[in-house]
Amino acid sequence: MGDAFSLHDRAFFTTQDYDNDKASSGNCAAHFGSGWWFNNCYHVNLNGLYRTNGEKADARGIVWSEWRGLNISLQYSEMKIRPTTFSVL
Ligand SMILES: [Ca+2]
Repeated sequence: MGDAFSLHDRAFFTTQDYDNDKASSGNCAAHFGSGWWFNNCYHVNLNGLYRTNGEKADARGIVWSEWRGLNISLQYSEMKIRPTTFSVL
């Protein structure tokens, strides 16, 4: 799949009304229609717009660029978090 998240490491969450991304010429959330931990702007956007036609989409969809490319929207995404103290026995 490829590591698409390293670009977003330690990025602040950006929304259309709070531009915290590193794109100096605009707001990634406003451009792509979703809130996300944008950098300048993204390699992965699991909060992208849901595309009813599935994989025929543009870069505003649910995108994991290193896996499927910028123009293919995933059907769904699921994110899980765990404490930094978590360990596998
Ligand atoms: Ca910006």
